[in-house]
Amino acid sequence: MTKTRHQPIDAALVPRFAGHSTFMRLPAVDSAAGLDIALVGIPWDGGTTNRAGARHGPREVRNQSSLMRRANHQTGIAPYDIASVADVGDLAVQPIDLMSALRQIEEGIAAICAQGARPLSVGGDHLTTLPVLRAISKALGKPLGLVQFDAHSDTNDSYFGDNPYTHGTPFRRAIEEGILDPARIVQIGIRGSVYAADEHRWAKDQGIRIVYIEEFSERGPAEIMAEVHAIIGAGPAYVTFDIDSIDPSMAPGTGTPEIGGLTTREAQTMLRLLSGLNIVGADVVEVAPPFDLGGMTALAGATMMFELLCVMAEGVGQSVASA
Ligand SMILES: [Mn+2]
Repeated sequence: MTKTRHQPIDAALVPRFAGHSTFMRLPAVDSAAGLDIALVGIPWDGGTTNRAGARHGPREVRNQSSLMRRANHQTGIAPYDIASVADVGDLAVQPIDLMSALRQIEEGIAAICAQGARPLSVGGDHLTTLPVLRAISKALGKPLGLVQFDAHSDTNDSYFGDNPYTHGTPFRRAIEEGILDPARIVQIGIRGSVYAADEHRWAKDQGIRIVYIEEFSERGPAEIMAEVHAIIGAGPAYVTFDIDSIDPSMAPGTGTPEIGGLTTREAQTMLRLLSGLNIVGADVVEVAPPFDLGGMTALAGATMMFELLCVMAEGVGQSVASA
């Protein structure tokens, strides 16, 4: 099948502040049919334990993504020339009932996978990643590896009594459900005060590789990402980018900010070094516009989304070339 290479609206013809707001100014389409990569919003923050607002993330990331241009200045990748990409809209997720919201997200992502496309989503809080992982893992019939950029491990057991589903628990649930392979999980940028000194013991006991911000700072992006490649290997991998991995001086609009974080430039460098991994899906989560300043967090989110799109498109291009 010949695939349509959808192109963003040309900013030299129509100014960036005009027209419908879509991810990367790409066409809005009704389904993922014929796409290699489906850009999708998941406007839901029912798993948030403190400051809610990430439900408004997709709309603002769409707005700021109008600043993205067609090609990556550093890697030279022009994603729209090598992959079929479009905005499939937002998943219709109701904000009231948590368990049915998780089902709605899983069904929405499953529909994208069934059409042969890889989802690149914008949350939403970090609990949205759990049903996304369920759908992709089911579609592939195997557990996935995970590269997680985050201030927090998100592997706690429960909150407010015995509530197992919050944005602080998704990766513990995913391991318990067998949809993530804990030996192929790397968490980068972890920091901040913890509930207890041994809070990460469970995660480490499962085999998760936690790269605290101090170790990242000492070793740098190239060394850390070389280790990521060694851990993740050639199998299917999901990349999740929590915007709170970035220092709040550069990304204040998020529910659980932690000082001492990554710079946007360090994050961009690491996302480019994902090149070569078999990325079956990715997301940017926890952009909370009510806490943002002048759209700077949404802009950081949109830019990380573009970097993820570039490495995902590169993977599509390579699989097409080798077919
Ligand atoms: Mn997180």
